[in-house]
Amino acid sequence: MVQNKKLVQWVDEMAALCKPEKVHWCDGSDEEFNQMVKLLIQGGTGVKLNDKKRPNSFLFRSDPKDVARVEDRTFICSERKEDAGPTNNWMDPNEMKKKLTGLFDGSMVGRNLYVIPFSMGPLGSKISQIGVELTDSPYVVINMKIMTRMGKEVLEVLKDGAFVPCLHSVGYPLDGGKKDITWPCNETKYIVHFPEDKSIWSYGSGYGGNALLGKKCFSLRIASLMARDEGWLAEHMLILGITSPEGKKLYFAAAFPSACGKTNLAMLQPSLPGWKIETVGDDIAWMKFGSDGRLYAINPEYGFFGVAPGTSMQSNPNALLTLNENALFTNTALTDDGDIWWEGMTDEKPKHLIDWKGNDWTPDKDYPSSHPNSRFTAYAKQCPVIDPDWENPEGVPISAIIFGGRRASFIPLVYEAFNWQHGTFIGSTQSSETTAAAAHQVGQLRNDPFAMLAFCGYNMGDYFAHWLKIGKSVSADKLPKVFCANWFRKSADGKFLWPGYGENIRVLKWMFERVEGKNNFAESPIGNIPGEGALDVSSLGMPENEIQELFKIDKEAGMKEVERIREYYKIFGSDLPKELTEELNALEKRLK
Ligand code: SAT
Ligand code: MN
Repeated sequence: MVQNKKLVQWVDEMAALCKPEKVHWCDGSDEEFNQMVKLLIQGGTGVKLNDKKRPNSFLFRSDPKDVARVEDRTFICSERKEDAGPTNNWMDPNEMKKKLTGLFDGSMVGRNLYVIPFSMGPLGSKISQIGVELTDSPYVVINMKIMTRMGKEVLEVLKDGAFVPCLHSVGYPLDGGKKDITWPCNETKYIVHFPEDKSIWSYGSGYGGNALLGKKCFSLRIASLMARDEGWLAEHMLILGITSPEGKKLYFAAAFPSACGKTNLAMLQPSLPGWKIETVGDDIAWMKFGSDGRLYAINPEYGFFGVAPGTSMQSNPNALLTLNENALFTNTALTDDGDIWWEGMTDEKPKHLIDWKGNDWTPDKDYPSSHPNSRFTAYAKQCPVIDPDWENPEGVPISAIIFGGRRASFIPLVYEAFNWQHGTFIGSTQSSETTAAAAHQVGQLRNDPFAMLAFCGYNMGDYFAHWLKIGKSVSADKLPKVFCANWFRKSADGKFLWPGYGENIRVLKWMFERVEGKNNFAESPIGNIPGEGALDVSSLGMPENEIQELFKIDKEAGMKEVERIREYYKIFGSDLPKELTEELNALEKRLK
């Protein structure tokens, strides 16, 4: 029997509203998983992959109009509009609740309502948080089993404690004897967060972050609110462990906008002998101060929900090896021998495929076989380089925080912030050139402060202030060092200057040495860069002039950057902390 009265009452109320045929409390067992998969296969949503090639793995195809997060349908409904800030969509919470109540009324007719108790973070860890998602999608149930700790054990830990209520419906009721379709969803979509009640309502989409509410909705938008109120950080960051040839180990966290290779960096295979990288997380970090005053991070997730295209044995062997079994794939192509394939997986394209829409595909087609945002879902514990401490309930101590983006010019390969306040300035000015994978004009510079533009649950100006406050709450020597990295700088003739991938260990090595207190740096107007010979470029065969170009700071471009930031900062009005304006002015002075 479920002992949490609030939970039972809420489930009853929501069931009365959504009117499902049946309510099923998920226990998180393998039998339950198999039962859901059976339903999805029978309904034509999924296919079982060849068991000899990829045991216990499945491919799903979504509606072609339901393939990614819908940022323009994502809302922060705080009581005051100012609390949502200039970067979030807002609507009055009462008005929104009225609208949503209307949409959810009868939204699950003819379907099951699944109750998914889940823990973000190791079960019972002080840093962890519990949520309960109600959904009418069995696809969500099986993805949540991989992406979170889910089921019976969570209720045992929850007892009669507090949880974040997350209501989800695909918005396709089977009323009047209507027959189901392979990927039910609704043209009308709402992904809504209520900061005051810390609740989530999601309607109309069954895909990714729109529907797996533990990820961006809870672990970033709602958790960032909790973090602000409780003095910690909920960030869009990977966490990696780095071990030197001498056996010394440190942990770094890194924030990059999408399509900048976060998963690749988290699982990097170092090209330098003796160095080792291990993965704690690839997307989200929750960081709290330990009793020693240092920041400790956990990965609140239990699995990876990664972009499939471009993942190969060259770009990220550890990700591919994670997918050997017990993996889910969504919107990738299907091979003739019952396995999956996507663009970039192998140099040679298969002669024939079934594409993500379920149609025959041959290499002469002028469109890709997999959707650019096709995804894999896999257990983190299957990653060959998963860190031994990835489930440590205390978290891992963070020695460095890295901000990055995709910048063809100006931003050097790597530089170090002068201090935490300067690091906060760097995070706030993070920006990235858009790629073909997103629905923007290619190569346009988009501001994405802290890579949190789409994920901050409150006013971004207040979020900057929170970062500054975190920096003042302990002595400077306890704080992680802050760095900025840019793997994507190009030469004048448009070629990438840096080889990237496994060679990025060279940049991490320099950061490692800086954390260890080695004085191998030179000052520049924008921050500390590697000093003469400090970046290990041994056996790379890179010409000296190209290395210099990677670190060239063009004053004119710098002044343009200052103007760009000044313009961007205007949207925050009086909510912009004065420290950031001071940092900008100081940068301008140093550039002159
Ligand atoms: O769809 S998710 O939000 O889970 C992934 C992403 O968009 O980064
Ligand atoms: Mn992400």
